[in-house]
Amino acid sequence: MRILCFMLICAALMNVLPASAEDKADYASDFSAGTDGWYPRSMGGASLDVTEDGALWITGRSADWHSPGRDFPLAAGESYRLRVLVRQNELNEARMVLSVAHSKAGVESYENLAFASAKRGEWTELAASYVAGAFERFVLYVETLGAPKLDFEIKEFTLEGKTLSLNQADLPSLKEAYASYFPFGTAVTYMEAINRTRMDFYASQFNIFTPGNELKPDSVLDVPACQKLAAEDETAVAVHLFAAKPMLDYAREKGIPVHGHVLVWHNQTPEAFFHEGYQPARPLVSREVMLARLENYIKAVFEATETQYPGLIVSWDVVNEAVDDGRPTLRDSRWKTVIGEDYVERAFEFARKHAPEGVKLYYNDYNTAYEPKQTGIVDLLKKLQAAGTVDGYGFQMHHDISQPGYSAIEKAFRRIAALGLRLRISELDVTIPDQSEASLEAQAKLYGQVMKLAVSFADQVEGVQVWGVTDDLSWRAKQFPLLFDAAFTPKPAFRAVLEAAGQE
Ligand code: 9MR
Repeated sequence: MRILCFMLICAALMNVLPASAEDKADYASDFSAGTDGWYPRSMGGASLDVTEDGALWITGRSADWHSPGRDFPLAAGESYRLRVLVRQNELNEARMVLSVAHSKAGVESYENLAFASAKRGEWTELAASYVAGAFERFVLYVETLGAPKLDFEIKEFTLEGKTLSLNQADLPSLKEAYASYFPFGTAVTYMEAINRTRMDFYASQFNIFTPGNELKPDSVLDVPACQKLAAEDETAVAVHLFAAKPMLDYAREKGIPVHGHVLVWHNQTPEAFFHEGYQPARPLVSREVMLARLENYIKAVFEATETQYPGLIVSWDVVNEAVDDGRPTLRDSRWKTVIGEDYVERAFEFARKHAPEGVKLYYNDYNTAYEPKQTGIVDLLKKLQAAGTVDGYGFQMHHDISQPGYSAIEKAFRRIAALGLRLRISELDVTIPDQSEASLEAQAKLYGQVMKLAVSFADQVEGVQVWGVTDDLSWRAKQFPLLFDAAFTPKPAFRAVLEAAGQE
């Protein structure tokens, strides 16, 4: 049966590689059932609503570029005809712009395509012809010029011309290929989570999500609120989930579980956390105060997530990257300075005490295949295991085709598996120096090897997650580390990952 599935998957895959140009794929916006893939381009704050007469309203803007935007899979070299109507009711006249944000290898650039002055209350047309440049991703959007706070609406957006179409309905799905083994997931960042077209694609491929940045302490710790509370109680902690909300909302709507990342880390943690009054200019707090803040932070995060999203987060990285790269001991960090060598153990104790029933607790780290770090990780895990506070280990697996090499990866995996912990591959990606066929095949080979290893430990593996979906949005975009290119075309590595699921 599994072999049959595998053959069907391969046959389907051959039909969809590469993405193909359709004869004519005009687009006309239709907001009758929602925002139709449009999303608010901003760093948070702006939001989109469909009006009663079928237009799309943007509110909460604070910069001219804050705009309704939508991804369009345009084909380089093709010409397009664009048109949209825009209306505003606040100013006598407002300068409106139809623009495109295009990116290649992770570098975004912009072109203004059409300008118009919109008089108060009048529907005004923005129209342009556009020949798509050699980019991998295109976002079309409507912005203002000198009116950053203006609310406005758009309707009847049309695009004529050939768009690329990835026949996603026929694309084999990673989550289905791995269904009998473990969930297959991805990291999702804020800018991805607010793009519904993109998220629907992710939901077709993945069945666990983790926030790429949005549940880290610098997103979650509410420093101004903590500063106010500190006047009364130096140990009080306030948190919010604003940055993670789009992803958590989407996951809840679709019933996709979430892995939480991360409670305690030396990185992406506000310096204020460690200081009296939560004021970075004041002295560091005492060990006692910091231990109480640590416990209160962990408790507050679990309370916030469980109250707002009951049961959605099934596991957490409690501590991330605590072991040093060059020594088998803990790295220097604010946590170690203020609390001492036992901060990791205390964090796990607090997490065990306050975690909702059944939520699995992980220690997560990178460079597991390297000594002496590997030994440091094993020693730490043994200590936590003896205390009964850890459930598993998360291998980040940020690799490159040239190092550390599969045999070192396998050896590390077997050594840690032997501890009897649950295992996750939490941040898989594989960098390559260029997009030559040889590099892409070497990348595919390593992905395939890693996935076969995970499958051979399927009883112990709780899940595998890639650290992003399309190369252009990766943290290492310039080294093309993921399974899809910017146009969502599956790369050879995607095929290799599917094939790895076909082994017995
Ligand atoms: O993917 C994350 C990237 O957007 C951030 O800029 C970066 C900064 O710390 O963190 C990245 O995620 C890291 C993860 O949280 C822990 N392991 C390493 C990941 C890649 O740096």
